[in-house]
Amino acid sequence: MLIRDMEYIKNLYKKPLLDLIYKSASVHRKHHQSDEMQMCTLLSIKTGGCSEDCGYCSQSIHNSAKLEKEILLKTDDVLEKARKAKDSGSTRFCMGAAWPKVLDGKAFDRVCDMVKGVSDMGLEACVTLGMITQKQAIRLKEAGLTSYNHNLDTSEDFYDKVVTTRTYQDRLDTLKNIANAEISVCCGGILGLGESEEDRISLLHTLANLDPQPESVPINTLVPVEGTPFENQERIDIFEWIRCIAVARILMPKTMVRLSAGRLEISKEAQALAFMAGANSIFTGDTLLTTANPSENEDTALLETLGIKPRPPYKSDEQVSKKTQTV
Ligand code: SAM
Ligand code: DTB
Ligand code: SF4
Repeated sequence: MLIRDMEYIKNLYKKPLLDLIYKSASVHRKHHQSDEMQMCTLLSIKTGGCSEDCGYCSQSIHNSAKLEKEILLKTDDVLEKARKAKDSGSTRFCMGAAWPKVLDGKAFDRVCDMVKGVSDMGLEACVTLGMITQKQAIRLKEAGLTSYNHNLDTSEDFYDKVVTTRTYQDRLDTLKNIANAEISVCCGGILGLGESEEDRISLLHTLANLDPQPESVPINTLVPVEGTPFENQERIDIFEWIRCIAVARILMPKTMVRLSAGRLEISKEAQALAFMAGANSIFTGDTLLTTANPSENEDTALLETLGIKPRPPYKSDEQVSKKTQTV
């Protein structure tokens, strides 16, 4: 479709900002309830010691960030955290492991148990475990997984300035394996890595042309972690960030656009503008995987001020919504 053409996206991206927001806000209102926000909770189930060399990441063995490494958590401890997340209003529970890829064995069996437990609570279950085969993805699907997060991070051209231990194609192959297992794809990127406007447009072009389009797109802004090659990286201009959110909303009307890493440094006013432009999902809770996030109280207060309420789980997923009725 013409809408996903690179020239079209470029023109969209370069529109006068307020016209762009007006357009994306209109698209948003056709496909979503503008007074609803998806609340997600993130938990690092295995922290640090990862062999990939992602330049932004505190968990890579190639970087020297200060970090308390942790082996894979116990299922019961994870489920207790999931229960707490549910009690405090979250509807999606995302579990992240610092693995380059999934290996069959006891650890993966345990992650499948965690997914089953989270899903049985009526929460949307999401994991991010690195590269995965279709067969492994099918096991997660059978355990009740809603969504698998696997980010492209940036444009194909800029990718090797950020990661060298894997290729863009490796990421695309995993995304295909997830989609083939009929798990919804959560795929986004990081803004503020020093990429150009062209790189951002190219990332949006790739995301919008994934088939099927991602069910959710996390928009991370770089958290410059001390001890990583990006520790002194200049922050992205906040209006460039808004542009990306608006273009993502227009190109992927049904997708959940999630404000992910970096929200702590973004003003309430800018976040409100991002919600206006079509962002409709956030991570709540003090910590993301290893870095800080706004406190739950701050987020609750902001949403109350804006008249936005939490969105029910499984709303856009017909398959799982049948399941919710039985929970
Ligand atoms: N190891 C798995 C992988 O890379 O697919 C999953 C965990 S990884 C930490 C999940 C995502 O977090 C990355 O793809 C990246 O987009 C984001 N991320 C990690 N560190 C970040 C940082 N310092 N700032 C912003 N986003 C970050
Ligand atoms: C995503 O795109 N962002 C989340 C989630 N997917 C797993 C992770 C953000 C991590 C930020 C850095 C940290 O806390 O270590
Ligand atoms: Fe490993 Fe994921 Fe961090 Fe890359 S982003 S170093 S794959 S944990």
